[in-house]
Amino acid sequence: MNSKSILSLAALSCVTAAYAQQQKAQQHPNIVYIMCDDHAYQCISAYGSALSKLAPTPNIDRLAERGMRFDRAFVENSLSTPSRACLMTGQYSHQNGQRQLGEGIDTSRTFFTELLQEAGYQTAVVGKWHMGCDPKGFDYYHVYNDQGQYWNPQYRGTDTNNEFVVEEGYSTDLTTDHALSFIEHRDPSKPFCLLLHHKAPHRNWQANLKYLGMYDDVEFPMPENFYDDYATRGSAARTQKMSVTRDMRWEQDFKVPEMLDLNNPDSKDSYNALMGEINRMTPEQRSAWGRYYFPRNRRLLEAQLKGKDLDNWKYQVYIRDYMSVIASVDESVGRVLDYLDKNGLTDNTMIVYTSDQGFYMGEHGWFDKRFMYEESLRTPLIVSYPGHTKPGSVCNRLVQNIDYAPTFLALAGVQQPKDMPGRSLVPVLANGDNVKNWRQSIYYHYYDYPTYHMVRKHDGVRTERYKLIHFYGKGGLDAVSENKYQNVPGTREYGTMKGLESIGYFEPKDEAVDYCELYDLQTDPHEQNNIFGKPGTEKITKQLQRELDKYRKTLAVDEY
Ligand code: SGN
Ligand code: CA
Repeated sequence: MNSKSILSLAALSCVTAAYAQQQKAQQHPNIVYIMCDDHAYQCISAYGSALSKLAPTPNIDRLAERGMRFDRAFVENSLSTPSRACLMTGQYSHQNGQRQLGEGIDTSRTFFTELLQEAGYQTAVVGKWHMGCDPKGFDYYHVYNDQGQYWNPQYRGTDTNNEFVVEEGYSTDLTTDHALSFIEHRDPSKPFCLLLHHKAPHRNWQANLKYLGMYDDVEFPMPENFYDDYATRGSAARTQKMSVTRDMRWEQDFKVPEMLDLNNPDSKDSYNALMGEINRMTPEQRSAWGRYYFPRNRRLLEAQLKGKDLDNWKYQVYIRDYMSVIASVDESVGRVLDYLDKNGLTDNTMIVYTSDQGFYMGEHGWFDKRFMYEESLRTPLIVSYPGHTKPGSVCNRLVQNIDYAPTFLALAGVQQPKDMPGRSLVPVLANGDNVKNWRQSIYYHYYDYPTYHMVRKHDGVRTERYKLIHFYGKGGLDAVSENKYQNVPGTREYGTMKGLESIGYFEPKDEAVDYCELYDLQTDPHEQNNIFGKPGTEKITKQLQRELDKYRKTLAVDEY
């Protein structure tokens, strides 16, 4: 063989290897997983609520038109860090260690992205990571400091030597830029998995300047149970601190620093939370912010609102600010979809849109999450998987955030590890409600008490029709002894607890609790009527109790 033919043979084998790699990249789909922070399904127009129709999300809806909308998608523990730990490990909170907001993640657990890397995927996470460990299993990461900031946020990552750098701009836009830049500069011979995690629309709902006031002319309808009196329930629903009218703060949440009471330490603390964001702004950003909020606040002070008029003002401000933040999120989704379309990637990419948990938009009078009641247990979940999922379909099967890792592993052709209890959604995406042998119930467990919003510990099961919840544990500061990290000086859990103690957050003291609630979601979708212990419910109670006991036993749950 002469040297010319050796060269052409070598060239041919290079071409063949590159082709084989490309084929491999094409065989296994790319994954774009978009997760917002606290995005309520009630605020996505594809879900059809009256609220969302007044503030539509055309780009998220575009995704729903292409794929499957899940109407019964749930989290296992309705709080950011635990939810992210479920995503990464495919395990329940007591298995991966992340029960509360701060400490916990067991870094010896395998993160699904590590397995994807081994299977030849290129992996990335941008935006809110939030867990106490460095991102593990990523070729590229560019993540916020802790919760992240709305304005001129700090990021650190593989491209900053892991040092924090401040970037000028609005968070949702910047995080989207980094996500698209990762796709643009990736190695195209490999499939990729991108986790795009926004900070928005987390408290305290800072909208991009161009969207400030965009809903000022819209009067959003209050949920019918805004004035819930919790009459049929146990004490947990009454002792929480997540009421829109009572617990939202004038400075931090409603952005009315004019109401600052300098003699009240709690008020100063919430002023700091507002100023934290304002102080980050450039002079131009700050004056644009003030040009909107200060005249609005002047009008409020002049109006001297009282009673239900004031309640309605608070509710409208909450929803208007929140929805204005969503406008940027929806814009971000549009940019991602357009990018994938223009670059010929749509057909071989699974795109997921979800949130780290649900959120109360005034239902039961609340904001925040944590409870096993529907609005925080349930998340938006929309998945487009071209060629596999029927466009515009809706699925009512029970799915949970421990299912994401098994789903992504299935796409990559990786065998699901035995210690991952979730289920791949691939058969559900293919068959919708007709999927065979699917689960009949889900298990939920919330642990983060005593802390912000004072939601009691509870676990429970939800079937397609019923929900049984068990509230348990000591009350107030007595409960600190039951938490692994709140007793340990130097931990974030300890710092939060001490900070809240110093502003009298734990008074008056909550009682110890140990009781159940039962809801029939078919006849009582708003969970207003606890039927636990009512005549006629004996049989269903027994069934649900048996189901709950089964979870506790098979999953080796160690507290309840
Ligand atoms: C912060 C918020 C709380 C919120 C938690 C958890 N307070 O502590 O309102 O419940 O985060 O949110 S704030 O004063 O800092 O805004 S989560 O999305 O990270 O779980
Ligand atoms: Ca969250």
